[in-house]
Amino acid sequence: MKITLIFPRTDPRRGTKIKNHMIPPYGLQLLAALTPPRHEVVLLDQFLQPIDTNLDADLIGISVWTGSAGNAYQLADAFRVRGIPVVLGGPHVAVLPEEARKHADSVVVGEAEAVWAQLLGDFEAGQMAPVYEADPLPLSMTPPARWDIFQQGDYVLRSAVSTSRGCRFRCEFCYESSRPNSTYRRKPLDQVLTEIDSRPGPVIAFLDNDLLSDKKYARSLLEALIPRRKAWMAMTTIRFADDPDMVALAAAAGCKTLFVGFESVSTESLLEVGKRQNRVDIYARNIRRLHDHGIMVNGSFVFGFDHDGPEVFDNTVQFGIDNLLETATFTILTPYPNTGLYKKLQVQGRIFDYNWAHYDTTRVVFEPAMMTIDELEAGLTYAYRKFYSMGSIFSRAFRPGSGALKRLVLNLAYKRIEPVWKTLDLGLSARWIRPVTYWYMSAMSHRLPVARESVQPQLVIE
Ligand code: B12
Ligand code: SF4
Repeated sequence: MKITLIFPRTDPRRGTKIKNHMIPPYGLQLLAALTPPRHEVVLLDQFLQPIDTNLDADLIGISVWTGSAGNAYQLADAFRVRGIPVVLGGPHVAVLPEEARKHADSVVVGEAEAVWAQLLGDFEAGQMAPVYEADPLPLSMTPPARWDIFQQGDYVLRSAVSTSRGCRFRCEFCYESSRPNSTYRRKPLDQVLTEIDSRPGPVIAFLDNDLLSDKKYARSLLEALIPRRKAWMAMTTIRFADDPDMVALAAAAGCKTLFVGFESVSTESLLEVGKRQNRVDIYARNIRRLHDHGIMVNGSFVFGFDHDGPEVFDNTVQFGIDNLLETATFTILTPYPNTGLYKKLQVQGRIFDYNWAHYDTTRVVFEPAMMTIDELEAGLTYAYRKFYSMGSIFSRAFRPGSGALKRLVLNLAYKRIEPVWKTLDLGLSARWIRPVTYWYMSAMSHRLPVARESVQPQLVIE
């Protein structure tokens, strides 16, 4: 039987094409790995190529994220009109299965590991059920993702690994808060290391929501990574840097860049959405710690909390500049379906836009409390322009210590709004970007002139 798996695209107003060429759709790589070998599997990523709805397949599987749901449903409808059965799964289907069912012959609610092989067997027997509820399994039962279904040059990174599912926290605005059954689980370490060792290339992207906050597991992983001499990027909370020894260990283990969800520089806003693990008063100290060990920080910030007035844009950008963040990602608060935030705003009657295509974190879909909708949207553009202005880029790139050229190139790559970059972006393929990525992820000894904070605290930049 021929099974075609599809990763449908979103229509982001911002963001570069490169971003979607960095990492393959890992969930579908897993689905391919879960498929018994007697079936032929094809994986199509709509970010890379248009989908021909006249293609030939016995069964179609589509991964649905909220932002791509409308597009996914259109594709599904087109295949079903031709009589090709469609199965829908993925994060959006896990929270809104009833909606997805209208466009599918079957939906998988949750992680595919528990039900995919059974679903395929049922399909072959002509008795596929309309819904498969998938209980989370121990991650020891998750196979390594399949990489042989891509062309070597399709994606920039050739190694992406997930060591866990779920999250230890439940921030009100996050997808994690929409999943009552989600439990935080880690993959056995030896399984993770086998996966890492099987992948080529010097760079790994960890896909975990928070790679490092479980200290015991993180320590074992980091120690095991040291002799492997890989460079890697991951997501974590800023509280990870509370422990200087862990930061030193992460650096020794090859950590080059961390995507950190600061979300807000206002304590009131953090408390409002239950992000209690973040503490504004330790942000500067912990960023400095990471920098002292040559770890770049990509700060992620959200605008539009009920405590955010129009001053939030300048305050946030200034924080990023003052703390020499290598890069920053700004987003508009978005009530993803069934999150705590969604339920709260719905009760308050403040969500006015239910077009999921607009749930891409660049558009306002609810009534903000202390700004107009236009002010909030314009503020996002303003923040990007200001943070990625040449003045800001130069001041952050050419700070004391080496690595200025790398910081400069990275910032130009992140400078998303400029039409020039957009034009360049269209012509760049993963093959071209890969050497540049490997270069900036290679030894980044851009340390500030601080030997050890305990020895020379007076050099700390406030
Ligand atoms: C890597 C990643 C990205 C990469 C994507 C690269 C790529 N090509 O996939 C980048 C950085 C580009 C990205 C961008 C965005 N992301 Co993102 N991303 C992730 C992240 C961290 C990992 C995804 C992953 O691989 N997970 C591991 C796999 C195994 O899980 P999975 O995909 O869910 O698949 C399992 C099940 O869902 C199911 N399944 C999935 N598909 C299918 C299909 C079928 C047929 C079946 C049966 C089952 C099935 O089985 C799989 C195995 O168990 C997740 C958070 C997370 N940890 O999951 C967020 C996440 C998916 N992203 C999210 C968001 C919001 C975004 C952005 C909007 C952020 C932004 N501000 O721009 C954009 C949207 C861009 C887009 N592509 O649509 C949300 C989605 C919420 C939602 N309701 O849709 C998540 C959940 C983060 C969060 N906690 O809020 N992201
Ligand atoms: S925002 Fe980050 S820390 Fe909070 S629940 Fe989501 S993944 Fe976890």
